Amino acid sequence: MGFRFPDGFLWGGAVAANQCEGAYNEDGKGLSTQDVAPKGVKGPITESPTEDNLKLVGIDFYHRYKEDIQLFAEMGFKVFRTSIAWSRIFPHGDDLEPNEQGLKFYDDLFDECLKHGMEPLVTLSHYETPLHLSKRYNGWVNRKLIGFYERYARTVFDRYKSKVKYWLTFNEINSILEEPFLSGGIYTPKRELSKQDLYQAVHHELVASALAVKIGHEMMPDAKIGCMVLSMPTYPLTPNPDDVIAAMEFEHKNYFFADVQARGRYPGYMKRYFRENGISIQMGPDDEEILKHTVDFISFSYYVSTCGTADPELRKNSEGNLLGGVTNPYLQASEWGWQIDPQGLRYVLNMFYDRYQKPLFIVENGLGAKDELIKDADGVPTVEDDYRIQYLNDHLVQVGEALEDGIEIMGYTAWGCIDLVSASTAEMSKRYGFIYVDRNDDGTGTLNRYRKKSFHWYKEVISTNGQSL
Ligand code: BGP
Repeated sequence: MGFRFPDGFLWGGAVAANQCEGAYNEDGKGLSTQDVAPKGVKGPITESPTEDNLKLVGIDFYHRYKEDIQLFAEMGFKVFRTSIAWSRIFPHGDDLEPNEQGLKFYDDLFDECLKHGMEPLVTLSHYETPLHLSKRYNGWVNRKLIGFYERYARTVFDRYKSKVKYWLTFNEINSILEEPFLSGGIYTPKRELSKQDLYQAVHHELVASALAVKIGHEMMPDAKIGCMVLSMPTYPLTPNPDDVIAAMEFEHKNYFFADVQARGRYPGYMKRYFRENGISIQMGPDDEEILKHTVDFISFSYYVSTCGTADPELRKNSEGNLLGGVTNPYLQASEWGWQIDPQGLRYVLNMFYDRYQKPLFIVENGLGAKDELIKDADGVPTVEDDYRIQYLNDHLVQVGEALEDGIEIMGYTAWGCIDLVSASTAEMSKRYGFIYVDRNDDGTGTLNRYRKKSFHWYKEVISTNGQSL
């Protein structure tokens, strides 16, 4: 078909520290919440790290990043999104001095990216909080976390300001509503957590995010600092106005976060929600002023869309979709029940742009699938992942359509550009990569890397700046 992507469009891929680095206790790193969550979102939290936790080794990116960056460069990446593990820099989170060895690792990693002409895009907090902050303070429920996060942000901004231009404050900040422990470090079990404490934690994260934007702009005048939300367009299940309103209210829960980060204040619909649910947010004296420091761009993940309904019976039918919502009868789903909707990406790009008029960055999108390693004609191991190519191609075509709609899009980073440990299942077998990593769910495997068919496809997309789509 051939789309005209803008010059300088940032093509690339994305990972997160806790899902790929491994080396969970090396070079002074402290424990993080992920080190005690061996089963991902489903399973129990353990007292201390256990051998069945695949994230402790990950894909050993900590030791093999040079080889991996080399492969990304071969595909032509212009940008590489990763996160800094907070507990490498401040092992307990509330330490006064940073850990030099942790700082050094990211110096080397970012240098390696720059050497290959790749801009690092760095998430400050991607689904991991220093475990000590979780246990001792109950994570973001405690206002003190704002100060600890600020110290961490200042430290890394100062250290990497000449290397990193693009920053994100919190990964999928809205996911704290569903995943208070992994997303917000909240130690209280979800079923015992009051809405009051949950939304107070949300408030603290929003203030911390705005504070990071404020100090980031002061310390790095050329930097671009964005928010990152899990996007999930919610269509009314039927044209019944009750369903339309139900879908709108469902979307509000997610838009709320970007609304505050992009507009600098709480929206009226959220004040109403707080009133009707007996929630009273404790504000610090400067909070409203701090929130006015809005982000430079909106970044988001996009995997699925869903439907909203007013029918309580149908609402029960929400299994599989990320943040609840009802199954759409017109869409197919992945093996994990995630409904595939390429047009939803164009839709959500339009929604965000109409709402905020700020540049957008798609920082996660991809298909989790089970891959089979085979040998090609020359006997080289590979994966014939046509299903992944199809998924990505269909979504990128919709990005092309959104560009035609006049939307400002900074870039696209495919999620899990190299296979890594899944966030939800904590297994290796839900793979997203262009590069296969030989590691199995039982922890066995050589950790060798192999190019999949999609590797060559993506290389072509990048080298033609989207013309080959
Ligand atoms: C997003 C997270 C990522 C990632 C991705 C895919 O919600 O930001 O960390 O893992 O989803 O999810 P999963 O790994 O569960 O398939």
